[in-house]
Amino acid sequence: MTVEKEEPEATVEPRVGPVPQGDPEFHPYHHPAAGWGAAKSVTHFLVREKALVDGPRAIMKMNHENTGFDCPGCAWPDDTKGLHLDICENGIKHVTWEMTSKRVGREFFAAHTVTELAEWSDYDLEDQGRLTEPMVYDPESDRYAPISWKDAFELVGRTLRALDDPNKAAFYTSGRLGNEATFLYQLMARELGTNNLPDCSNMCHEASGRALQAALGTGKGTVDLKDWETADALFIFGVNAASNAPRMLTALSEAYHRGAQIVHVNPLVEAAATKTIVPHDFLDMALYKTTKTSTLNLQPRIGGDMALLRGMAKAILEQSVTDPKALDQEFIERHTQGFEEYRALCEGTPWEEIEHQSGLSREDVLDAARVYEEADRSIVCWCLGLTQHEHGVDTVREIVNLLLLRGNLGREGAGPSPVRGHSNVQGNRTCGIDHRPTTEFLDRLGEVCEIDPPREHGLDTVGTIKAMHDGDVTVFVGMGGNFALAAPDTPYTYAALQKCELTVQVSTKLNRSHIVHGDAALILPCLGRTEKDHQRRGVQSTSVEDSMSMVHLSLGMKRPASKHLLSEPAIVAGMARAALPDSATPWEWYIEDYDRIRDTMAKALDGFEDFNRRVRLPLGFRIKQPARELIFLTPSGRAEFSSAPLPDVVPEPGMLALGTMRSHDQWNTTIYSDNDRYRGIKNLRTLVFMNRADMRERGIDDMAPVDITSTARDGSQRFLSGYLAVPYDIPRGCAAGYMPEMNVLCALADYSTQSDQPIMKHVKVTIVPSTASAPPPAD
Ligand SMILES: Nc1nc2c(c(=O)[nH]1)N[C@H]1C(S)=C(S)[C@@H](COP(=O)(O)OP(=O)(O)OC[C@H]3O[C@@H](n4cnc5c(=O)[nH]c(N)nc54)[C@H](O)[C@@H]3O)O[C@H]1N2
Ligand SMILES: Nc1nc2c(c(=O)[nH]1)N[C@H]1C(S)=C(S)[C@@H](COP(=O)(O)OP(=O)(O)OC[C@H]3O[C@@H](n4cnc5c(=O)[nH]c(N)nc54)[C@H](O)[C@@H]3O)O[C@H]1N2
Ligand SMILES: [Mo]
Repeated sequence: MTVEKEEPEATVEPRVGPVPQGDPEFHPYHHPAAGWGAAKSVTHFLVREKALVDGPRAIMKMNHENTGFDCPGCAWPDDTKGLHLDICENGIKHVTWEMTSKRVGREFFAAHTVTELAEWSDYDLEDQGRLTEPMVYDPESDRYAPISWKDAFELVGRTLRALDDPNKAAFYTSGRLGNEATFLYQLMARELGTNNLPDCSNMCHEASGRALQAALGTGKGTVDLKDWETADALFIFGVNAASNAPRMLTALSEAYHRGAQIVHVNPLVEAAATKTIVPHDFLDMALYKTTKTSTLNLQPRIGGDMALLRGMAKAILEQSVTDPKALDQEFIERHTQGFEEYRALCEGTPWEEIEHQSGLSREDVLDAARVYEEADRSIVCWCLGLTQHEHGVDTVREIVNLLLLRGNLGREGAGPSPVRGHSNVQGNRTCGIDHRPTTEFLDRLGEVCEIDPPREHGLDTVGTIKAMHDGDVTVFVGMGGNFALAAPDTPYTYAALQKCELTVQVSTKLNRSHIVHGDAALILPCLGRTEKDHQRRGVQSTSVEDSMSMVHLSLGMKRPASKHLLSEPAIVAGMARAALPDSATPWEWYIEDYDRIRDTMAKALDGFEDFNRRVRLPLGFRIKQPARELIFLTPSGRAEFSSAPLPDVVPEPGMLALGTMRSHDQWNTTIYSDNDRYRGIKNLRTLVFMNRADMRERGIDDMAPVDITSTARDGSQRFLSGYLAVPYDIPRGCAAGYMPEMNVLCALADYSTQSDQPIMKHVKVTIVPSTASAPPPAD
C-alpha cells in the first residue's frame, strides 16, 4: 500500500498485517459460523503461538464463576446458567495471544533502532512477543534502553510536576483495564487536577451512552442475558457478531430454537445472520448440525438505519389507527414524554423519504415492523454500525423511541442492548473514566478521597489529538491500547504524539504507539489478565463489568511472562506517588490488597455498596439500572421521545459511503492473519468491498486495484492506492474495508457533532481504477 499525503508530517507504516501467505483470494463463504472452521483456526493459532499446552489449560479456566479469569476479548456477558465452556474462537485466540511464549527483551531493543523498527509491519512488532521490563527511549542511540521501575516512575513524576498546568497531560484508557486500576487511574488524574481522560469508548459507544442518558437517564443498556433468553423478537443492528461478539451466536441459536424472530439489519449479510454450529455443543459439532440464526435480513444503505427505524415507528402508528393494541398507550401515558411531537414527526415523514434514506423498500420496512408488532417482547441490540456516524446519537434515540411505543422497557425480555467492545470498557466509564464527569460524581469522589477534583471538563480522544498537535497537551499516558493506530487521521495522530514532551505506554506487547513517540518515551510492561498478580497480602483479583452491567472478579492463574512485570494498579500507584509526592492518598497501601481499593470504591461509586462481598458472589452482581425499574433520571422524570429530523445519508453522485470495520482475524489494531474467513477473503487486507454495479460503472474489474480518495468536511482529501476491489453483496453507493489501515482516510476534524465520535462508518469517498503501477489482479 502506498499512502500519499498533502503534508508529509510523519511516516505512515507500509503494512499492518503479516506477510500474505499466498495470492489474494475471494470465495464467498457458505459454511455455518463458528463450528469446525473455528476449531481449525484455533488449532492453527495455538501452534503458531507455541501455546498448545498452556493455551487449552487456560481456556478451561476462562469465564468460570469467580475462580478463573474473565475473557480479555469482548464484553459479551458470561452464561448465567453455569455453562463453563461458553468460549469462542476469537476469545481463545485473544487469550493465546497474551500467553505466547515469545518475549521481547533488552537484547531485541539493543539490536534495533527505533528508526529501523518504524519500517516494520505492525504484525511483526507485536509478533516479537511479550514485553519483559521497563524501557526508556535513548535519543542518542535511537534505541529503547532498560530503566528501573523507580527511575521510570521518577521520569513520569518529574515531567508531570514540571507542567505549568495539569491540563497539559492526558491519560488515555483502552477498555481492558480492570475496575480497581481504573479507579486509581482517574483518581490520579483528578488529584493532579485534570479531567483529560480520553478513552477508546470515545471512538466506540460514546453515542450510545449519550443517547441512553438523554432518553432514559442511564447511559447503559437495560437488558441482561435472561432477557435475551425470553425475548420474542431480537433486532440486531450493525454488528458483526460472529467475529466480534461470537458468544452471541449461542444466544441467537437458542432464540431460533424457541421460535423467536431474529432480524439482522446490516448493509452486509454477516456470518451471524445465516447459521451456526454452537462450538461448545459437542454433539452439534460431531453431527455437523447447524442452527439458523436469522429469520429476516435487511440490508440498508450505510447510515440508513434511522430511516428504517422511523419507518417501523410510522408503520406501527398507522396500524394503531385501526388496532389500538399496536401501541402500549398506558405505558406511553404513564412513563414517557414527547410522544405527540414524535407521532406528528413520523406522520409527516413521507414513505418515499424513508425508502430513499434507508435504501430499503417500503415492503422491507413493513416486514420489520410486522415482526416488531407481533412480538410481545422485543430487544434491540446494536454496535458500531450505528454509533460511528454523525447522527449516531439520534439513531440510538430512535431505537428508544421505537421501544417506547410498545412499552418494551422495564420488563423481562425487552429493552435496548448495546454490544460493548473491549471487555471492560463499560466498567471504565462506571469507575470514573469520563472526560465530562457529573458534579455529583466529583463531589462524592472529592469527599471520599479527600481531594479537590477539577470541575472543568477534560479532553476526549479527538480533543487530545488536536491539543497535542497544537502543543496544548505535552504529556500522553496510554493505559493499554494502541492509540497511534486506533485513532483517526493516522499521519496527523502520529505527528501529534511526536510533538509530545513525554509519551508513556503501559502495554503487554510492542506496538506502533511505542515507535511513534514523544521526545522522551517509556514502555511500561504490565501483567496480562491471565497472569497471577502477587502483592504483599497475597494473590489479587480484579473486577470487570460486562455489556449487561454484571460486575464480577477475574483471577489470573498463569506465571507472569517476566518477573519484572508490574500489575496495572501498581503502575498507576507508582506514577501517582512520583507525580504527587505529598499526596495523602495511600497509594502503596492500596496496592498491598485490592480489597482496600474496593472499599474506597464502595464509598465513592454509585451502585458499588458492599462491593467486596457482592463481587465474591458466584456470578458477581448487577449494577442497578434505574431505567430497568422504570425510574427515569431525566429532567422530566420520564422516558423521553426524541424528535430529530432524518439526516441525509445518500452519497452525492459519484461518491460512495465507506464503512471501516474489522476482519474476522483481528483484534482492533492487532492483526492475527490476512484472512477474513466468513467474508471469504484470504491473504488480503488492502481491499475494498463494493457492489458490482458500482464497480462496473467505474470501469473496475473484479479484484482490480483501485485508488480511494476521501473528502473531508473541510474539503481536504486523503488517499489510499492499490487496494483491490472485491465484488460483494453490499447495497449500491456503499463500500467497506478494514480498520486500522483505513484510518488514513478519516479526517480528525470529521467527528460527530452529537457524540464527538470520529465518523468511521460513513467516510465519503470516490473510488477509481488505480493509476499507480499496482500489482496485477490475482485471478
Ligand atoms: N474478534 C474481535 N472481537 C472484537 C473486536 C475485534 O477487533 N476483534 N473489537 C471489539 C471492539 S473494541 C468493539 S467496539 C466491537 C466492535 O464490533 P462491531 O460493531 O461488529 O465492529 P465492526 O467490525 O466495526 O463492524 C461493524 C458492523 O457494522 C456494519 N455496518 C457498517 N455500517 C453500517 C450501517 O450504517 N448500519 C448498519 N446497520 N450496519 C453497519 C458492518 O457491516 C459490520 O458488520 O467488537 C469487539 N470485539
Ligand atoms: N477506522 C476505524 N478506527 C477505529 C475503529 C473503527 O471501527 N474504524 N474502532 C475504534 C474502536 S471501537 C476502538 S475500541 C479503538 C481500539 O483502540 P485501542 O483500545 O487503543 O487499541 P487495541 O488495538 O485494542 O490495543 C491493543 C494493544 O493493547 C495492549 N494490551 C493488550 N492487553 C493489555 C493489557 O492487559 N493491559 C495493557 N495495559 N495493555 C494491553 C497491547 O500492547 C496491544 O498492542 O479503535 C478505534 N479505531
Ligand atoms: Mo471499541
